[in-house]
This record gives sequence, structure tokens and C-alpha cells, in this order.
Amino acid sequence: MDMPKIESRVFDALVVGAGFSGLYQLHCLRDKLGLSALVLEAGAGVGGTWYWNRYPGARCDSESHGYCYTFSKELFDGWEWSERYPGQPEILRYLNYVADRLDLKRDIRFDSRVKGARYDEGANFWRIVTNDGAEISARYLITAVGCLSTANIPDFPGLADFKGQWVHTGQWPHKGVDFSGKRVGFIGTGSTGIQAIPVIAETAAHLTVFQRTANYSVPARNAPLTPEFRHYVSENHAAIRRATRSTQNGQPFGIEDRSAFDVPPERRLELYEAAWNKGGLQFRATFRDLLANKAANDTAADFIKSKIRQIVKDPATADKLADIDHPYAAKRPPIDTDYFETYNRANVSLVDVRVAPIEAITRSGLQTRDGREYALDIIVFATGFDAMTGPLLRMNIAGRDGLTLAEAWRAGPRNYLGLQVAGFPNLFMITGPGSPSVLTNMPVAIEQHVEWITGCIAHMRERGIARIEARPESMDRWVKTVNEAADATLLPMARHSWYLGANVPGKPRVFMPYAGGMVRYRSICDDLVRKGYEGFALSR
Ligand code: N01
Repeated sequence: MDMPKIESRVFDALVVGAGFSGLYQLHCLRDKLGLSALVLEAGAGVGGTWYWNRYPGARCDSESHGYCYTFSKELFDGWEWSERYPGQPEILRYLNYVADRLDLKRDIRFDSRVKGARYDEGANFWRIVTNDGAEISARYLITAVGCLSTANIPDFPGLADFKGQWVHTGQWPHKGVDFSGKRVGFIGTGSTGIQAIPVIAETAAHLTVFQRTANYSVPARNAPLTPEFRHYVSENHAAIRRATRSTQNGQPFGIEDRSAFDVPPERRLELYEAAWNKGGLQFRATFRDLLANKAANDTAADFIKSKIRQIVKDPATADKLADIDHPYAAKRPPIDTDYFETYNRANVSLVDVRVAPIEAITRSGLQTRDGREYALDIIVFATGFDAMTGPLLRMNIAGRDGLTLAEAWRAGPRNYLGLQVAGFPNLFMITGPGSPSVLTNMPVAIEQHVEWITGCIAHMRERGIARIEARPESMDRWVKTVNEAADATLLPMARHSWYLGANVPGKPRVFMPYAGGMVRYRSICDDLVRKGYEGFALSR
């Protein structure tokens, strides 16, 4: 058997991950700062989340004109989106277009997963080892691993003995899955499930959806972009960039500056109806207090629940779908194409696994606690991710004195700004826990972090600074800030959400993303740079 080729190489910077963040980070370090940089990527191609998540119906919930890089007008002008919301294959083509235009692939090592990373204090280098034995040293280690890239596969007894096929949506086979004529079991009704269920229902012989938590969803109203809209986009790069950088959620649309109670109930319903017909995440922007005031939120929640009951014909199924236990948008709000309509199909049925949880996977299907057995040929797990911390912890990162990130984060991901952790000098996290990331339009959060990190490294090199590291007291302050920002919203009321780590057994329950908004976050980051990297320890 051939032994894997062992490499030992030294770089200024090592970036882990070749998705949206890793690609831009490589471009900034190599082409703007002139550093030697390498990207390690576990997949065989670029794309990150869009490389792995190839499930039927995979599509971005942000609108295409805002879901792209805006740092370069040439890149922006050289690409034209075809639909209101880009599908997975189109986003993957887009990221390949970017990688090719910027000539990035020559500095990406594909099929390389980080097995371990250790800070060598004497040499002030990070020593990184990959699954195939390559050893890389780098002054700066930058994680661009995404927030939702470690699949969460529940530990159901019996899965190994299932004689059918099973798949997780985040590890979808490249050759696809043929559902035609098959009895399919589908577990999970988050954003992913809500996208995939209607598409799989079209070909499956029968689709049984196992729902643990009922979920809101608003129609996406996806459609091909009109020539007029394409023209608007091509003429308005600067305005779109300005808009995405001026809104708290990084979207090209703002949140209406009115309370749900500023208008009479009939007018409120009209506004919800208009937002429902327009479709998309903008529904949440109808009133400014939907995520801050439970009574305001109830008006939106009641509207969506009444829509579910209108759409779904079988009252018992409608009851299960509308029995939602959390405020609207306190979990990431999905948008859909014919999700609730799908339950009117004769080949689709819904099982409430909150009432009777899944007990085991059997050789021929799935068994619930009430003793019922479901015969299945294929099981799809749309059961989400070990979000935000999972991809970081699985790299086995050890900082000063061998302190592992897992030890440092035993009680939750303590960090400063979602960028750095005390004890881990020159380690930067792009969209780490503690940053706005998943509560915003990701490319906007990514551009901000990449540009901040690039500016920081440039600052260090200009001044001969060898190390930067978060101060422990800055982390304490930031953890408090993150908690306060979350507590000012209804987000913590969704007690089972992955924002809190509640979807992974044993994971510390800490609200992870910063909910104070992108504009405030950007100004905090810029401000502390002006104050000489306040809160960080810099040393020569
Ligand atoms: O994962 P989820 P997802 N038994 O964790 C259920 C992003 N995204 O992949 O709610 C039974 O939201 C679980 O039930 P419960 C987006 O940020 C973006 O759907 O924990 N059920 C839930 O229903 C999103 O939020 C796009 O009770 C179990 C589901 O599985 C994030 O990815 C598109 C279970 C998991 O939902 C994750 O979404 C799609 C068990 N043991 C996704 N364990 C874009 O537009 C879990 N579940 C870019």
C-alpha cells in the first residue's frame, strides 16, 4: 500500500477551510499582505457548507444579490445570479468562479483534514498535522471552518444494523440518493428539513416525517430573477454593499421602524399578509419588536399558525404542525417552497416524536416509544449540527502549556469577540461563537471578520509584534456582553435551539452567537482597533 506523502512546510499563515471565509482570507493574506499562506480543506473542492450540503432542495435563505462577496466590484460585476434565492449548485459554481478568478486553488490543499494543532511557544509557531500526515508550521492559524459543519447524528440504538440506506443532509452523497419508489423516513424539521421534505415527497413512494419540534415557516416565493432586477443589481453594487453593511442582520433590507402595536389589528394583519405574499426572511422585518416583545411576537406567531391551519387539510396533522412551543424566529426561521402544502399529499404522513420519541432504528426501519414500527428503505437525518463549537473542537487545538480548546471551553465557548481565546496566541476564528455570524447574512459577517483579521496581522507585521492574544478579563466582559445581548431578545426562550447548544447531548448550554447586531458589533471591533487593540495582549 502507498504511504501518504509526508510534507513538512512553513507558512506565514494557515487557514482551515475553503468556503466563503477561507477563500476570502487566503486572497487577503496572499494578495493584499503578500504573505505565504496555505488553506487546508477537508473536501475535494472549494465551497464549505455548499460543498457538503447537497440535499434535494438545498438553497440559500438569503436573497442572491446579498449572498455574495461585495469587497470587489469586478467580482460582483462578473457574476449574475439566476434566481431570487440561489440553489446549492449555483452557489458552488459561484464559489468556484471566485476561486478561479482570484487564482486561489493553487494554494489550497484539498482532502486534508486537520487532525491536531499545537502552539509551540518557544518558536511562536502553530504546528498543524493533517489526517494524511502532513506537518505544517505557521505563525498565524485562522479557522474558517463555518458554524454549521459538524453533522449531528443522534445516537439511536440499532443504526449500524439498519439494512436500508441512511444519510445526513450535511454529508450528502455526491451521486445523489434515488428516492423513487422508496419508503423514506425523514427526521428533523429545521430549515434543512423544511427545504428537503417537499422535494423528496415528489419521488418517494411514501415519506414519513418524524417531527420533534413543530416549526414556523414562511413561503420563500422563489422565482427566476427578472431582467429588470438583474439590471438593478448590476448597476447597484455600491448601494447593495452599503445596505448590507448598514443593517443589523447584514441583509439588504432593513427592519421596519414600527412596533406591532403602532398599528390597529386589522392593519397589522394586512401587513403580515403582504409580507407572507412577498415571502422570505423579510417577514421577520415587518415590525421592529418581533424579537424583543413577546406580545408583539405572538401576533406574528398567531398569523403563521393560522396560515398552517388554512393550508393543511387534515385537522390532526395541522394541529401537530401548528403546535409550536417557541416564539417566532427565536429559532432560526425557515422559509420554504410548499412545505405545509406537502402534508396534503397522499404519500406523506407526519409522526409526532415529542409524544412518542424515537426509541431505536431497527433492521427494517424505525421504532417509537409507543411500540409502533415504521418500515423504511431510506432514513434521512436532517438533524442539524454540533453548531459553532463542534468544528473548532474536533481539530484538537492545544494552546500555551498544552491547554486544549476543549478544556478552555468546558463550561462554554469563552472568548473575546468570537475572534480570539486567551492562551491561544495568533489563533483567529472567523465567525467564531460570540460573534454575530449565524444571526446575520453570513457573507457580510465573514467579510467583516476577514478584513479585521487581515488588518490586525498587517498591524502586527508593521510594528514587529509577534503575538496577539485575548486577555482573560476581556473574555469575561465579552461573555457578559453576549449574554446581555441575548437576554434583550426572545432568542433564549427557544430552550431547545442549537443557538444554545441544546441539540447536542452533554453540550454546555450557553447562548453562542452575539445578538447585538452587525452594525454595533462592527463598531465595537473598529473602536478597539482605534484604541490600540484594546482588550488584547500584544507582545514583541
Ligand atoms: O438543523 P436544526 P438544520 N430526534 O438543528 C431534529 C442553517 N441552514 O440542518 O427542534 C428527533 O435547525 C430537531 O428537533 P428539535 C440554518 O442556520 C441554512 O435544519 O431539536 N428529532 C430539528 O427539528 C439552520 O438553522 C440554510 O426538537 C431530532 C432538526 O432535527 C441551520 O443550518 C438552509 C433529533 C434539526 O434542526 C441548521 O438547520 C438550511 C432527535 N434525536 C439550514 N435531533 C440556508 O438558507 C435533532 N432533531 C443558508
